[in-house]
Amino acid sequence: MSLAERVLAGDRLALARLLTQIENEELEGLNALAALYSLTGGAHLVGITGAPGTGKSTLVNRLAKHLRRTVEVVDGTAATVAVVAVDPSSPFTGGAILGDRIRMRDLAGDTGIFIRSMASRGALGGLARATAGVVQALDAAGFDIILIETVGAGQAEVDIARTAHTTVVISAPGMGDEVQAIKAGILEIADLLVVNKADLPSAENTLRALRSMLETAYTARSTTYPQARGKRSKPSQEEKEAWLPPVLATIATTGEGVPELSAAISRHRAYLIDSGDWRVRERERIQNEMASLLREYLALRFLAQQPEGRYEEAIERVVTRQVSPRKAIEAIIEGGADTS
Ligand SMILES: Nc1nc2c(ncn2[C@@H]2O[C@H](COP(=O)(O)OP(=O)(O)O)[C@@H](O)[C@H]2O)c(=O)[nH]1
Ligand SMILES: [Mg+2]
Repeated sequence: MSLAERVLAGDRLALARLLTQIENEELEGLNALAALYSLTGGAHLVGITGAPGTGKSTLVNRLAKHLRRTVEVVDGTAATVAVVAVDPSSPFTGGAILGDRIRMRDLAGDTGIFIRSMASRGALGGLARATAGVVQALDAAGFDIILIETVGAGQAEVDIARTAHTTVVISAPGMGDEVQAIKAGILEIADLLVVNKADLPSAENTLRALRSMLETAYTARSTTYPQARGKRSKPSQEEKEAWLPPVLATIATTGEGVPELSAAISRHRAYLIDSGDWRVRERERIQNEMASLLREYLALRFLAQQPEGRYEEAIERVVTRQVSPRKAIEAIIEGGADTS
């Protein structure tokens, strides 16, 4: 049996091996992924993002168990859940990911839950690509819900979060997250906002701050936050369909608020399907992925055709300020057909 066939037969060891090959961009894994691609598209991809220490891993652990217990798929069986933990800020052997592994170990007794930590290697672009591949493999392998934990710290992480259908942004009291969220443009991508560590005394303030920020954002966009609608009578069709990101409070350590979060995630999925946004997001996601692959392949192919050292020379000329980066690239491209 091929690796892809073994994965489809439910062989978890084969799946783990495939994911490693995809992470390492090994040809065998990439070919297996290509063979499996037509089977993707069934999973609900849920991104869980937020600053380090907000309690994402603890919450994901709880959420995975809860979804597994409560969500049923079409044939009435319990949904299967995969967790992908991406944390580029910590080396594989260090703190957070090791902690995640230990904390998530108690999920491992259930074959309906599969957990994968992404190794941190190379550029973030590489990590985003590897994560997309790993998620596709899990999707093809039949997982109904895939939770993707990312550190919401910068644009690259926001891009990873964008690969999800539903994006949950986690903050915690007293971390200045309200401000951080705006900075990273993360409010824009949030479908659900969660204030975790609601057991801490300042949680109320964080909740209030987030709610008022959301209101302001929606009012400014003159869209459909209820308060912005004022006394106008009937909501338009568009208003009826608009999704208002709920702000939820959780205590991940005790599980409080997890059922509500789980329900909100399911509601968002239903909303996406009913409104047609599911298809829109799918298309956007695929467009983004293809555009970045195209850029990358074209660049690699082009550079491979260059005479030895030409690109390095160009870099040197820019470093020594003889030429601007743009002019240097133009010179290389114009000289590209030059076979002399
Ligand atoms: N008080 C409190 N602590 C929490 C809560 N959720 C997580 N923590 C703690 O916060 C720390 C960071 O949690 P972790 O899940 O690793 O955060 P992550 O970095 O966002 O994945 C750990 O010590 C958790 O036990 C919560 O709801 N309340
Ligand atoms: Mg974590």
